[in-house]
Amino acid sequence: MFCFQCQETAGCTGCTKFGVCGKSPDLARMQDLLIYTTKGLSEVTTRLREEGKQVSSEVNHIVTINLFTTITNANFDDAIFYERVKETLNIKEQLLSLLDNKSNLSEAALYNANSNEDMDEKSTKVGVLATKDEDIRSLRELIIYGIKGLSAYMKHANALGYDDESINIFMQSTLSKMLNDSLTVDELIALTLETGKVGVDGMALLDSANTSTYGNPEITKVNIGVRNNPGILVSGHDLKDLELLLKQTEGTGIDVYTHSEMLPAHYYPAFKKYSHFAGNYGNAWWKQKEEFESFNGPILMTTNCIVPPKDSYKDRLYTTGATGFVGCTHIKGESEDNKDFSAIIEQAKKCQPPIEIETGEIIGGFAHNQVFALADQVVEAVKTGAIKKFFVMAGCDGRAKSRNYYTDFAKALPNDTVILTAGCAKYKYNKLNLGDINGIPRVLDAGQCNDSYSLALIALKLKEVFELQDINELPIAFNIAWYEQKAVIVLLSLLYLGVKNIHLGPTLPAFLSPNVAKVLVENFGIGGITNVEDDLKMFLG
Ligand code: FSO
Ligand code: SF4
Repeated sequence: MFCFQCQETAGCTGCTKFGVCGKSPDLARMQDLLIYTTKGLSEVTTRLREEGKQVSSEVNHIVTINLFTTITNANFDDAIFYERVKETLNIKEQLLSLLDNKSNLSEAALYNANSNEDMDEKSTKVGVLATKDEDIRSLRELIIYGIKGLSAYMKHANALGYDDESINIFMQSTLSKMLNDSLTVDELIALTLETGKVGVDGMALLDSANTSTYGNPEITKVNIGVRNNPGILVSGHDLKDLELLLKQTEGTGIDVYTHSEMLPAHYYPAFKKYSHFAGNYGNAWWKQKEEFESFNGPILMTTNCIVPPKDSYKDRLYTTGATGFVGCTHIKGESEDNKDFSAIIEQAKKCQPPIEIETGEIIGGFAHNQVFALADQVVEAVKTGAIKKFFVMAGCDGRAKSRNYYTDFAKALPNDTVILTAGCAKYKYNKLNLGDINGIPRVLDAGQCNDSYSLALIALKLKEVFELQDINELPIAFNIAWYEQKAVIVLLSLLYLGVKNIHLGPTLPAFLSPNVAKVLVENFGIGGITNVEDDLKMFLG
């Protein structure tokens, strides 16, 4: 196997024997094959469109879910990958027969398998290292990881009935270009930036899906203690799943708690009407072995990040959507009509209430609409010098000890600075009680990683208010923690929006070749992190 798509990749170079995340070599090669066949399908859909033929949204959604399923920590169930590859090949064969011009199609577009053995054989030949040139490989993977991140956000928007054909067209045509050996480094760099542009469109689509369906996030205090009833814990990013579960648990005596990236659901007005929506339990994804144990009740994973579960709570772990884990029950379905959580609810009734691991509250809900409502206050604080600088510290948390840097950095920031955050990175400092500046909390949580879009809108709004020409003239520094591929699309989107001098940590992506890293450094001022003291001096300049 060879995988280097996430920040925790072995030795900061690549997982070759077993994934640090728990991905086995067999699972890794089947993920490679799913990406390969999805590229093949995308080449066929792209050519169909060129011939003026329609591609159904069902096909678009197959591409999306395929990509999402291969994101770090989403799906650890080998059987799902065989099924997905078969489904992808079947639909690709059907579409192939509709093409007038079948000349010069790639091997991936023409590949078919008659058996699992065929797939096994092919799967060992189509991984990342099949691209020999280091720089081409680096750019291809950078683009593919960006599109994987985008696919996750599309899937969430789709779940709420929102879609955008132009984004689907871009995703598929770009995937098909990843099979084209004649693309140059310069062309791939241009495509990388275009991916960032479409990333912004994707996050805007999801933002509008979320806010139109559930209202605009508003300042909210979220309880982090527990109640006395049995509970169900919901993790991941899919708000539709949460909504369905809240509806189905109403009046059952079961409380529903959020975990990790589901915390921001509390900020949406639509979920506040559920009296059994109890609070948030635990921290970022990587602490789930201890926290799922002590929760006592069933846990629903709506997306990544899954940590391979301990046997002690495996029978309480459920997956849905793109997630999966061998031995855990998978809840199928998409909507009110066909998604049934009764198995989880029945199990919850027999469980003890959660063990309290923390008490108190955390505050959040500072997405664009709420911050715009506070704009006068914020602008005044900047003008009077009460706020000297904003630090965008969005992104992800992870296991690495080196990530304590972000806690130390947050603690060391002077009192006249404000942290703008989104994603599970916030758990490194959202319980530190860093105080406020004239009533504005020093940690402003916009929401999930996709709500980094809100942070970009806030920056653009400040640029407008202060009548600046360039977003980089604002007193905003970017010190971003990344982990998996959703963070890649966020990064590419920020680059597209013209943000310079983003610092990425705890390490730079292993998939950036020295030459590609050099391009990012020279053109965008991308940098890594060093230590809190030196970085603070550098940022505060
Ligand atoms: Fe975190 Fe996991 Fe949201 Fe990621 S829970 S690490 S970037 O899936 O998506 O922030
Ligand atoms: Fe390794 Fe990350 Fe790939 Fe898992 S997802 S195999 S940890 S690089």
